[in-house]
Amino acid sequence: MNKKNNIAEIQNQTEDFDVEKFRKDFPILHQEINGKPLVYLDNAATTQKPKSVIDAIEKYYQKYNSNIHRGVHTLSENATEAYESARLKVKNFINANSTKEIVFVRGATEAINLVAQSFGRNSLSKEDEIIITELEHHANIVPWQLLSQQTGVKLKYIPINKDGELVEPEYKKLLNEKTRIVAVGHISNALGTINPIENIINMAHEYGAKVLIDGAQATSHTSVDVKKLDCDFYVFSGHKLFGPTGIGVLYGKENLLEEMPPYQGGGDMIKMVTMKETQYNDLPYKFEAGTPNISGVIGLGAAIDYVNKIGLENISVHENALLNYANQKTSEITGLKFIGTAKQKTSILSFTLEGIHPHDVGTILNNEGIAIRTGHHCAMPVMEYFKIPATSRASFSFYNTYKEIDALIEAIEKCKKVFS
Ligand code: 7TS
Repeated sequence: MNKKNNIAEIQNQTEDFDVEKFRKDFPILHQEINGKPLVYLDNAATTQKPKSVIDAIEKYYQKYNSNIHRGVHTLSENATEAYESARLKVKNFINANSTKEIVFVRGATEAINLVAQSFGRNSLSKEDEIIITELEHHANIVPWQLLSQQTGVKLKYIPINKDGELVEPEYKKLLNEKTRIVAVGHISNALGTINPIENIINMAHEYGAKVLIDGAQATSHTSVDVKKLDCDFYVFSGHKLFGPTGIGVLYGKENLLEEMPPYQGGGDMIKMVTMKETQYNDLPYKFEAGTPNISGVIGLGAAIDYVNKIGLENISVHENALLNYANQKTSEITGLKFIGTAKQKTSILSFTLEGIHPHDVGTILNNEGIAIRTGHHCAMPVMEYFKIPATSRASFSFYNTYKEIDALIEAIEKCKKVFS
């Protein structure tokens, strides 16, 4: 098949996906930046928010702002009801067994720190080992390094290959009876690689190790079934799922969360406090000390409703088509090198342009109204592996269009001209 037919076929796959209709739901997308229509391709950093999410947050502050769990007055009851119904939405979204397994935190980062400190610090020693990977975001590296400094637990890394995929046979070699935790990203933020988490989880369980999956990059692209996966912990951030910043989720199996001590102390996480001792609250409240991000939780609930309405299946078909289209188009650009060419990939395109620093690429694209991210993407070990300081990263969401990818290509060509 020639290239033209190929591209036509890609576009046909998503004919039924009414992207222009969905774009109307996102007020921010309809503006000009530097005199050009905004092309937002920084979705791996954070996604934009539909009007329904913005409205849900506004409604909370306009109509029933109140603290939760404590008041008998109507506003507090309404706020509590909205907060807890969002927890139920999250539980159903990832198919957890119970709302007791859904802990609201600040984001993926806080969720991983919580597990490292509450689960790890109390139970691990220098006899034990933790396995992570070279592909991780710093949020899934540094908490384990801190834990290693605190407890002496040994940290091991699954290596990657030149396509940015985990080398599975090496993982097999790293696993042993001392392995207590395996912590792996579901999807790499720097390269888009989709990791074989089912295998990783099953193999870890053969050695009795617990598995944490960092789903920060996954929940906006693919459906997640924690029961089917059988992971022990799954974490994600609301802001990467069309929800607000400052809110995220820790899923943990009930029996594990039950055994873990609180991460922070304060109001709401207690049943009874005397001057001598404290009786902790039931799950999940044991891990939610202090007034939580109530509007954030309500906004996240609205974001999940929104995603469910479109359907992650439909989202993923459109995004894959965008990625294929972008791959084809960018492969025609001389001097452009893809960083991360895994067979299983989500809609992230990381690249370098010969002789041009990624920050210059980012600046020139911004002049054209195009928002991409440049840098190490908080994944410095990945950059170390590829022996580069940074990449330019375009990350697509379901509201992006083929026309926007054309604008990206044009801007990259312009960038090359400026530096030639
Ligand atoms: N894990 C992965 C895989 C991520 O991509 C990120 C954020 C985090 C954890 C941390 O999430 P947070 O919401 O707690 O900050 N990734 C990015 C990124 O790629 N560009 O900006 C943030």
